[in-house]
Amino acid sequence: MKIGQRDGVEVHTRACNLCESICGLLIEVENERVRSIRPDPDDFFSRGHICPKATALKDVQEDPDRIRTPLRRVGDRFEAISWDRAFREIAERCAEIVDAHGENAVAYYRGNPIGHNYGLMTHFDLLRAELPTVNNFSANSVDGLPTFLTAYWMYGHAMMWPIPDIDRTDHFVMLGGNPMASNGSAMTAPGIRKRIEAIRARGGRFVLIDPRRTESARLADEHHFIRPHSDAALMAAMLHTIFEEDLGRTRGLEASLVGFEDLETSFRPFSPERVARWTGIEAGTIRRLTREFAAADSAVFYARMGVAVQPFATTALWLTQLLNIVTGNLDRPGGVLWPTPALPRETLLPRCEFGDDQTRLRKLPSFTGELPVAALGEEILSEGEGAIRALFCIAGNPVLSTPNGRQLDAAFAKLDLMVSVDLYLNETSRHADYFLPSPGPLEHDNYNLFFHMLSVRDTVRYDEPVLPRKTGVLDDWEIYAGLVNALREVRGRDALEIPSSSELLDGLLQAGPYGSDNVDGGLDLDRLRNAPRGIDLGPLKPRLSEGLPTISGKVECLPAPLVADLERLKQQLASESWDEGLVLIGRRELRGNGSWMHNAPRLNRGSDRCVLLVHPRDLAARGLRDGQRARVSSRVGAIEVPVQASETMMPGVVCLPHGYGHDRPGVRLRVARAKPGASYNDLADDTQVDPISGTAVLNGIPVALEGAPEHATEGA
Ligand SMILES: Nc1nc2c(c(=O)[nH]1)N[C@H]1C(S)=C(S)[C@@H](COP(=O)(O)OP(=O)(O)OC[C@H]3O[C@@H](n4cnc5c(=O)[nH]c(N)nc54)[C@H](O)[C@@H]3O)O[C@H]1N2
Ligand SMILES: Nc1nc2c(c(=O)[nH]1)N[C@H]1C(S)=C(S)[C@@H](COP(=O)(O)OP(=O)(O)OC[C@H]3O[C@@H](n4cnc5c(=O)[nH]c(N)nc54)[C@H](O)[C@@H]3O)O[C@H]1N2
Ligand code: SF4
Ligand SMILES: [Mo]
Repeated sequence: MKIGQRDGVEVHTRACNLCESICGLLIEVENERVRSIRPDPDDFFSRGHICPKATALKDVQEDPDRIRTPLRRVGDRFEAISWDRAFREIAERCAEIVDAHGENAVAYYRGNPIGHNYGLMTHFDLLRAELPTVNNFSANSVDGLPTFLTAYWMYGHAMMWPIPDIDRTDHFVMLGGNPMASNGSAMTAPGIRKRIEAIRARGGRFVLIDPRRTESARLADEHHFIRPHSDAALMAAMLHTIFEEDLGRTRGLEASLVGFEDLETSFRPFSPERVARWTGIEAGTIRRLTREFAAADSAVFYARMGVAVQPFATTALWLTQLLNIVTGNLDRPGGVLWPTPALPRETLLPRCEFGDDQTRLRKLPSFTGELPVAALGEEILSEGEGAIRALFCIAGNPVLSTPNGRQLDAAFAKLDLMVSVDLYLNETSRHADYFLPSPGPLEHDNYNLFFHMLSVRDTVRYDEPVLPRKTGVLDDWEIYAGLVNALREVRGRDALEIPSSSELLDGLLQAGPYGSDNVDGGLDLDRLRNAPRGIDLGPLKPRLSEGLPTISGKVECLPAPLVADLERLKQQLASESWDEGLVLIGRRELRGNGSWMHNAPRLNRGSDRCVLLVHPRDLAARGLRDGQRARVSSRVGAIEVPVQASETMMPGVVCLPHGYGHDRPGVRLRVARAKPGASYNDLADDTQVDPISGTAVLNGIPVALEGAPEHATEGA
């Protein structure tokens, strides 16, 4: 929102929408160009915090490589075409494909920025209504799916995930999160470093459990290595200890729980002594950690990405909830609580069912109207009825972000029609037949539909565009609207009058719990337009007494598929097959954002960051030297990267960031290509999923490591 102007320089407030933190920015604009981007010291939520990515918004806005006009493929080149022509030709080709091969020949993949940019989200269902298909994929199945499925089974809706009350807790146990790089996830908490430091400053504890001693370990009272994939076993052992040592206290929760009495027996087989070898954490330590967690006045048990993309993901996420429940920390200040968002949760996920559809070949289950993306490649490559022939890829880069990227390269090359809605011609969109450019990051308005619902305080905020839209630039919702009406036209249907994203938002705000339909002087878009830094609706409040959207209205402690999965966990514990060879895990970097910000010059300075961290013992065992190029191979592929000796790694575990591999032909990212790196997901195996949810396994991948052959070249 413009809050001032002096000497031709405008000052705008805006929330950064690059990650979940929603930090407040002050942006100076002169002659329709960004002059500076700074932290907003008066932002009530982020209190002057930003990270280096925020200033790189200027780089993205001004990037000469960013695509600004619709493109059409001609052979192996692209040519500019008009929007109308692009919409019409896409609609005609879709109609041909659907007529010849049926609805399910069309597929969608939607990437991470969908969750951060509401224009990409508000109108998707209109497109899908016009071009329906079961083949709807997204980045959710390489990320949050196990979390949302657990929320649905236990609490009745995918978006009912309880959020850590980080600002009031006395004890925080974190598994598989690295907030010092990611700025925090599934808890919107801008300036999270200070919030974690404050836990310790008020006498609390922060405990981190991760196969790498990460940047976040520096903030922790203690850090423990854990063998990848064994988190569910650790949590089961903690539950075992709570029951065996009678450490539990439900603090009045019991009346709201279904299945609580039967919990204890489920965890009897998982003593700390039994899981110690698999987890790599001594039984005595597990018992002590459990006692301290249970004894804390208030406590949070939290698990994120590292736990979400592994074979026991959903089961582990369920156990995090049980740990919070049996210690009385659910729905309690200082524990985990549900936000009361300004928009109804159903806004985001009206269809909240599990298993209504399945992928055609592997029968992976649907959830919230989506199928697991680990199956996308095979569903395109396999012949026969029901194969995918057309793909809309919207704000996603699955070639670098989802498993078996080389398979996806081959699959996308084979499609009859591929439409990309993106900012860049990257590893995925280079396969497009039509490229439809989104507006630059500061040229559109925004409301963070998703992360106000996963925030550590209830907040709302609407931002106007900072820069005027240039002629020929369409808003994201207008791109959807153009496609929808072109599809209707080829079918001989009347055009729809389609409201803008902000008009839809206005209606949703008014209908929400703080809205002007329900509260005198309540929220609507006008009120947000007059609140240039948004509105603080206060700390999270207990709300279990209002009932839950489960059938019982209570917390379902024992979802049947998850209870049954403890058997698989027991078998894995007994098999000891986890004890073999090296496994690969990932890492995020503060100066990166998924696969797509390596083209920002100010983020891409310095030495190559796509290096494999290896414990010195593991290097020596293979006769490798620090700094040498090495070949890393898995069941599905091989890449070459430099190795770096690092005591921060758990022996037996190696670590590489994902989102690199920019040297594929046709990628128009000149800055990124200067340091292309290699793609982690060329190693991730598309056949490996969490069998409960179908979420891809991206960490703990078995790999072999050897010196790279001289003069080796990486495949195209
Ligand atoms: N090995 C491994 N793989 C992972 C992960 C991991 O930890 N390890 N993390 C996973 C996670 S958590 C996620 S969320 C996924 C992300 O998976 P994706 O979303 O598929 O990948 P991103 O790299 O985030 O790519 C985002 C794309 O959106 C484009 N984009 C950015 N802003 C806009 C916009 O405003 N409009 C449009 N139209 N396009 C835009 C970018 O150019 C880029 O092409 O990756 C997953 N992949
Ligand atoms: N700078 C930056 N910020 C980002 C992003 C980015 O790309 N760059 N991406 C955004 C997105 S899309 C997301 S989803 C969030 C994710 O944010 P986080 O959930 O904090 O995820 P990561 O930073 O990937 O940290 C995952 C941690 O899990 C550990 N790990 C790996 N395998 C295991 C395991 O088996 N068990 C345990 N206990 N730990 C394991 C890894 O070592 C790593 O430290 O970050 C967001 N923020
Ligand atoms: S932490 Fe960085 S990327 Fe995330 S919202 Fe804040 S400034 Fe933007
Ligand atoms: Mo993510």
